[in-house]
Amino acid sequence: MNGRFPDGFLWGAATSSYQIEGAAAEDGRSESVWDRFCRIPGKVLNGDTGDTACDHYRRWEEDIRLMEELGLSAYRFSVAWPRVLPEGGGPVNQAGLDFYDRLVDGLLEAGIEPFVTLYHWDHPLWIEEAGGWRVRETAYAFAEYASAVEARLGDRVRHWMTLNEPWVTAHLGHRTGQHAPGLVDSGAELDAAHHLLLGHGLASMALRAGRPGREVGIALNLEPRRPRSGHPRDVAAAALEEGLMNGWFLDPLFGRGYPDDLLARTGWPASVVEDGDLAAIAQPLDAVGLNYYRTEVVGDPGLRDEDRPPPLQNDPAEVTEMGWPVTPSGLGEMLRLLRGTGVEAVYITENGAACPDTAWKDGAVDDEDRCSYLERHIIEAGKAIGEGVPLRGYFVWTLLDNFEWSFGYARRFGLVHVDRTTQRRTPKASAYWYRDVIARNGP
Ligand code: IFM
Repeated sequence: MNGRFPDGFLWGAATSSYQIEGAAAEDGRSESVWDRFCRIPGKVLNGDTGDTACDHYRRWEEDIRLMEELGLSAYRFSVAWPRVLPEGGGPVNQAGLDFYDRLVDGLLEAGIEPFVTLYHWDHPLWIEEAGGWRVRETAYAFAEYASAVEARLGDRVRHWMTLNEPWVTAHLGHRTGQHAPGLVDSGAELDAAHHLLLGHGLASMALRAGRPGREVGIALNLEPRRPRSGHPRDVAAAALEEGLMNGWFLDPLFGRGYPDDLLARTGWPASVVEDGDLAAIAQPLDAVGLNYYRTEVVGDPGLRDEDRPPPLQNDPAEVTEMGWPVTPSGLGEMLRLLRGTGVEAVYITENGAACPDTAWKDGAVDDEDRCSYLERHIIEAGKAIGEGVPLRGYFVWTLLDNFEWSFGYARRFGLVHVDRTTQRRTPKASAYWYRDVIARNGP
């Protein structure tokens, strides 16, 4: 497919609650696992926190105006669980939900379709203190939270994503310790992944109970892994990493259970999987969201270079400020992988680049590098549509420069520059570039 995208294709931007809202103690919100994690010395660059973030909780009307100026047809945001259920066993906090209620109304008035993600990593601290995603009770608590949000927003919100990137929560949060809750425990990683998937399944049922006609999905970060060389140990290392990111989630979601080869290679005892769990996880999926940024070259760390055959893959030369290789072809590959699942709708729920953003021209950040990154990925998305991928929308990560987790505010992904002292929003060159893409309905 060249040029114009199909009529009705959605062009959006995505954000998440902890990364932009601020107002950490407003209207009854309780502490989240990220509030606590940010306070552990050395965990987040420069000791940054999401206490104020982009102050979106107060500036949401201004932010909707920005979206209108760009011509967005959709906006993906997440709900903060600690605003909705601040205390374990306590009542639903309607004051916290009021914020999302106003936001949804404001978006609809502006002609922007809301896409709600229920969980983008900021669960309440009381959940973590009760065992977090290591325990199955959290999956049930998540479904109750989903019901509470649905009860308030479900009359107007048609598009729902349960979880954002469960691999990240499980892997970075429980195995490498780079994300909250900061555990370093390989067993906990896979237990957490299972409970996240179970939570997804139970929440999907809760979302569907009552109101028909909504679209329920999950946003996954799927990435290809390339073996550094043809040495069987490099090939096996790449296959293991790729399997744990992709198949480990896709297979149970599409009713195939956990992949046998990975079960054998990880030695995960799977003792947390109870009867009925796999059926609960394999709820019908109306949509899959793909968050795509990069591919990675993987080798067996125990293999010396002199023992390797000539490399199949060198690390790509072009990287973003995150050090992530720029590899648009991997996006096409992951879209084709999703086509193979038979799912009816696919969205690119995140795609974007952290750039240095140091050059300014005519009062705006001159981020030609970001435009080029986005353009190459959008072209790849267009090709995938031509190959029969049921791609229905594309969301840039992200609208505003925001809190980039363990990098604090030191990485900027936004289409819109945010001055950290004044909170002034200034669209970058990429915002105007994206506005023109939207107006043309294609790159
Ligand atoms: O900022 C994150 C987002 O929260 C989840 N996906 C990747 C983005 C960039 O790291």
